[in-house]
Amino acid sequence: MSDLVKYTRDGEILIVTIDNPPVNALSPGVPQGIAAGIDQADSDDSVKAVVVIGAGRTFIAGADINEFGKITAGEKSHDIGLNPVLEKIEKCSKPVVMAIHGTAFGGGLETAMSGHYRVAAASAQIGQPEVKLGLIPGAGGTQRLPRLAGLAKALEMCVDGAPIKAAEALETGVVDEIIMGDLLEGAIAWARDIAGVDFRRTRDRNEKLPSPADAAPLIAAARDNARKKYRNMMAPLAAIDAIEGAVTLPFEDGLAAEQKLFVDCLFSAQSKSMIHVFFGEREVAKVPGVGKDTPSLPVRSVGVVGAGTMGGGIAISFLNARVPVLLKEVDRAALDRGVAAIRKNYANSVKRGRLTEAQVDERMSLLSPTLDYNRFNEVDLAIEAVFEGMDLKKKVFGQLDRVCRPGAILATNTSTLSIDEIASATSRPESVIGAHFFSPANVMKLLEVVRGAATSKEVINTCMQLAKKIGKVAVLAGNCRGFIGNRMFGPYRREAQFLVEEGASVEAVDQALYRWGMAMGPLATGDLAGLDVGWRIRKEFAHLDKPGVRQPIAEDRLCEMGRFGQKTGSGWYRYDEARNATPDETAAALVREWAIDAGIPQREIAEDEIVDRCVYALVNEGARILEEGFALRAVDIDIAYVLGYGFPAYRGGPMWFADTVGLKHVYERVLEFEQRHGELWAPAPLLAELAAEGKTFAGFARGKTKTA
Ligand code: 3H9
Repeated sequence: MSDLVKYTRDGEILIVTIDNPPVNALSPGVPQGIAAGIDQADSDDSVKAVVVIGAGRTFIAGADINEFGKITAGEKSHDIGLNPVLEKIEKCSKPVVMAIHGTAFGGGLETAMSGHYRVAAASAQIGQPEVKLGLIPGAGGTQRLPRLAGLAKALEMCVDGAPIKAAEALETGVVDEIIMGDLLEGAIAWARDIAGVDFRRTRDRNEKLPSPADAAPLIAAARDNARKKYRNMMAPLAAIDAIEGAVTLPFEDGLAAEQKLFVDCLFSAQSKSMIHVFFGEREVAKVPGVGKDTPSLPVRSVGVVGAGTMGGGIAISFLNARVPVLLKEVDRAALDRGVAAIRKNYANSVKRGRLTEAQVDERMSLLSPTLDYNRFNEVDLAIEAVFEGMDLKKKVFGQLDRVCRPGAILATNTSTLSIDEIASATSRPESVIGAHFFSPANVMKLLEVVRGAATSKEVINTCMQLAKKIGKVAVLAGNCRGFIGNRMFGPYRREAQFLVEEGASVEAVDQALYRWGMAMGPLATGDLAGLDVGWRIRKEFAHLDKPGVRQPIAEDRLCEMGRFGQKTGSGWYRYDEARNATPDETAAALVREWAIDAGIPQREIAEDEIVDRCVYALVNEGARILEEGFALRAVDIDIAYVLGYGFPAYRGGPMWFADTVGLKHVYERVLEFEQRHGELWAPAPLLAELAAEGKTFAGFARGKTKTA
């Protein structure tokens, strides 16, 4: 008997319980334990049927992802050994009923599909999310799922990786019944019902498989779609190749083809990067010194100051988590506009079928618009989301300090300003913290939490926990200018502008980075966010510019002309009513003229220089942040960039990417840029040090965030 799998009896039914907390992953010992249960059933005449169920909160959430790293490091064989176990289950002489609750994901769903029947709790979800790890199903998922759910559904589930709920699983034929009430009791009753009745193996159920000729157009369309939707990514296309095998090859050959594709993906840099992101999203929640014993304060209601784009998005995030929101503006027109924007956002969700009218009504009923601070004494957390300017922020914090009850948290959504200076306008700096949301705040998963010098551990812990409650991932940053995200974004966008001023076209710069994998080019991103935002910040910090050091010239001049980007119809690009961009010859000619006037030599610039200058500018600044202790670990920077700045997950984040390229190479390229472009490119000391020692950012740990 394995500790991870337990066997009990209910009369003639053998119950196999997987007990490998927290998510019953198929860690070493689990597949073997299941196989031993099947052996028992086969060899014991008194067993008439088997129920396989998960202990705790879930069925099997998939293969143990930790094992993949051991395989690619050469410490273990490629073969996780799941296929022979699933074959044993499928070939069991007694019917096997899989009882699903929580999540049957990846290898979990593959295990479930090797059983002869599947029953599920109404709240269960099933899915093949392997693509999100840069993988494909590697234990028959691409062969069994099309046989149960049909080709179209299998393509959708394996290529997008999104789970489906029990009701849909029943409709599509993956699940045979939904059990209301106790799952184990229901599964045992089902097993008793079908014991002794003929049953079929999933591998033999070919009736839903179309002929290769009928499948061809569907598969071709899936490939076209995947190439567009999952730009540069190999796993979605590999999943389609494997599924194609289900309709063109006998089952065993399809399984072998899937195995080969799985291993190719497993050893790819893309998969290693995406697995880094998977674990990284969870690691960033762990803050040294702020452990499980640190209390977190209850947040039963929230006050948001400012009902503009950010304030509105922040309000929606809390309403979606059913946290009542008091939304304050200074005048009636602005407040009405803010509330109307929230309503419009919800109306779109209804139109897209994501929410029902009733759900929207429930959320809107939790929103209290207001023009004053009268009820701010009721909130546990106040978040300021007003214009980015120190004087205004301090004024708001002075007011919040007066009206909010002692102990209430005062958070600022500033993207660049000092938390400590803002906190100095209050009598409670220990309760002041940065909560930097990203636009659109109700969509973007990143929340950059910024600790000030005095911010208490309880307040940090509360904000880190709260992020999860509102569906976000919090990354903790120290209080430096621009924190982690925008401090790095500065040099990145600076290089993009320099490149244009040196002769590259706006489109060439944006396209190079887009093709490389960024969600959007850096100049188009500026137009989207509003060029005036950076302009205002640059003016605020102009006194810190070092005399004689080159600064970009074009963007400020575009702003002086009122070209703020999308919202004014022009910036780096020109925009129509629907905000579609077209290249703008006027801007291009002006920038060229300004650059020549400034004596900047013009030249042709290759795509790899564009990418290296922008991406290594991120890395070099990231190295300083890490070294100075404003980020806890390299992974915090990676997660901030993947979740907040459209950095491709399949490259793992800027620091991980640099590690994969090799820090020696990155360092040499940075030195080359320093020689050509001067001191802005001085290599970060940590980059130089790690490159010389043959080390990585991922292996560097300081263990605490600096507070100022
Ligand atoms: C696969 O199956 C390939 C197959 O085709 C077979 C090939 C042969 N392994 O997310 P949480 C950890 S690929 C190892 O915070 P939640 C997680 O790191 C796999 N560890 O909880 C965390 O650890 P810690 C396909 C795992 O309730 C803890 O469990 N499956 C795994 O918010 C709690 O996780 C997937 O991709 C794992 N498979 O969400 C599913 N899963 O506490 C991946 C979780 O130390 N998992 N951990 O930070 C998930 O999507 C979510 O974890 C789940 C629970 C929805 C299950």
